[in-house]
Amino acid sequence: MKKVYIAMSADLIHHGHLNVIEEGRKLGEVIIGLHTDDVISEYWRTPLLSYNERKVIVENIKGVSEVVPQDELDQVANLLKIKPDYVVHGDDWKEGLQKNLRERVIETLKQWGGELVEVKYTDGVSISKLDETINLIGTTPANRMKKLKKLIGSKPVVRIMEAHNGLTGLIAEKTKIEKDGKIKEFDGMWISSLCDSTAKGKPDIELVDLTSRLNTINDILEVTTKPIILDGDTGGKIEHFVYTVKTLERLGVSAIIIEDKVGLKKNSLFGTDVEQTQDTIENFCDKIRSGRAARVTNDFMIIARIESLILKAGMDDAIARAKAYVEAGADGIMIHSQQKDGKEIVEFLSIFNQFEKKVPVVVVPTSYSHMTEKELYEAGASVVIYANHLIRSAYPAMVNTAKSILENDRALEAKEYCMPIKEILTLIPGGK
Ligand code: SPV
Ligand code: MG
Repeated sequence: MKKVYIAMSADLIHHGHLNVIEEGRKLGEVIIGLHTDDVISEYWRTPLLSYNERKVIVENIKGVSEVVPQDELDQVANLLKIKPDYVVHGDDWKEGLQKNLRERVIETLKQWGGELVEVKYTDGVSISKLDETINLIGTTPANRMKKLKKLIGSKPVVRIMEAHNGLTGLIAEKTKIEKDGKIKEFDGMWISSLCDSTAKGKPDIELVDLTSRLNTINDILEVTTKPIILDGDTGGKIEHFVYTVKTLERLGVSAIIIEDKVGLKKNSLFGTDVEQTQDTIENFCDKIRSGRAARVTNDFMIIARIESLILKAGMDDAIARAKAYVEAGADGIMIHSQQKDGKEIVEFLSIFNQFEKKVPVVVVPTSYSHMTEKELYEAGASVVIYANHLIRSAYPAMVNTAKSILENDRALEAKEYCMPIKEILTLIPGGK
């Protein structure tokens, strides 16, 4: 019996998969190379079903003899092991994302006279369309909330984008690119105090109260499905913080990050230019413990943000606080810095990651924006937040438009800063 190798993710099985397997069955014994969870997370998104769940499904498809893990998107390692007579694949990989992978398969098969058989792509099925359909169904608060922990557990680095209203929520939810054979997108949203305040025309000093912030959160919840991390400022008084935790958990927000400052909070990126007071370790640990006691499930994460480097209190203080906050039960640590070279962040991570008791570390590379996600991951970070970039990019475009209209007594010249009317009318589906 000839050996036939077919690689797939099979996270959403459709008749296109069955067609390919049926063609393979005509050629011989079908071995499925099933992408592992890491492979799917790397090139696409967190799988809906785990490897073992997908394996059971695929094993039970008529014509499948064996399912083996494929732990790279590239089939070559498995092909060298199995040396199949045929590889069967849909013919939709000749261009785009998978073109190189196809060429490598053809080259490898040549070594033992194997053959690539391409099955005409099944019309009317598209994984990305199915994905969109699933997103249209929406989510529930519990499902959305759980997603963040799941992502942190399954991806090298979780990529979070700032959102401050429904529209920026949609940008974080839907923006996708194809690069180096992978689909890249954001994993969730950060509701920044700076951007939420700025969007409301107010300073970032905890002036925008929880009720107002909940309006922003609700606008974003309504039109997105990805997990949300709330910038909770100092968390306020402990007696208030416990209510905040319950409210956010009920809504399906995944995490709150609170910073260890007291008094009139100002934005961290002022550094020591403004007066700011750090909380005592004791008090802040109490806040963490109270928050933990208030939540209903441990799917909701309470992340402790350390301001020692911002306030020039030193690395030792940052490390001592990290230890204490983890002991107090913080589900994650955010370490902040406004140094441009990123060195103190790397130093903190190298010390923190030697701790016996570790939790995921969140970083916000606004000042050290030259550092890539890969570099931050290699340094030991788990979550990277792009904390303010959508509002910072929108503002100059809006001011340019306003100035251009004043300059020219008409709107014609502002056209270059504006999207076409046709596009804005159809940007949000359902308006027609
Ligand atoms: C925010 O985005 O509001 C933050 C991060 O707290 S930073 O502005 O860098 O302090
Ligand atoms: Mg903030």
